[in-house]
Amino acid sequence: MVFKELETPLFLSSPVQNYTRERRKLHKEKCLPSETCFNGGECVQRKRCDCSRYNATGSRCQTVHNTGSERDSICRTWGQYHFETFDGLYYYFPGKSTYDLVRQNGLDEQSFSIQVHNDPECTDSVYTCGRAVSLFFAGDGEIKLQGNNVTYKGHSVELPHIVEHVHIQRIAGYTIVRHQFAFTLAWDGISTLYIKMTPDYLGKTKGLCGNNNAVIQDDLMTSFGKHFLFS
Ligand SMILES: [Ca+2]
Repeated sequence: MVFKELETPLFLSSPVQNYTRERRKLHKEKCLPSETCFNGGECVQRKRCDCSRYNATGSRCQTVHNTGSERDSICRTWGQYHFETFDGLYYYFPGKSTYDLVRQNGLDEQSFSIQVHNDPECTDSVYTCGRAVSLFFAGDGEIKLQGNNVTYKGHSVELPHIVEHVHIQRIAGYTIVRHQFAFTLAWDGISTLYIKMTPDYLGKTKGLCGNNNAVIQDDLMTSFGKHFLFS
């Protein structure tokens, strides 16, 4: 992916503190309430954020590289709009529709996709708005997770439940979906979802969880080869 290059922050470690404070105040007055900066970013000018506090990137500091070794190549999403890819790119995407989190590159008899349904009417807390997850497998019906309910082809199922290569169970308040060959998914029934792929799927996915190729810089590349930066 390509991040917009921010100009050198004006106010970092400046030896002229009074001048710095005045400039900061002047620029703050130009910022609109809607021009929120994320991840500790500070609006210093209309449509421009200083992202240096947490080394964030993007015009609104909406992306952060998480390179912590403990993250274990897990894609996670929470609170409707927060995402972190398999390769460790955190970003904020305020989408109010249905999105592919993971879709397998190419089609074969094992093809699958994992989708998240955000609440199109969400104006309240992102942790109380509705959210659901759908899983689709080639030649089979939809498995849907909503709250603590699980449906298969539109009918509720009791857990644990097995559908072909998929085993669904409840553990410690999470709905766990294990695909024999592809992934393990954990859903908290509210807004948080974790997905870990098997090693066979290294570099073989697309969607909001990224391409899972251990390269953080290309995770927001679209199907058309364009780099996408949320604004
Ligand atoms: Ca990548």
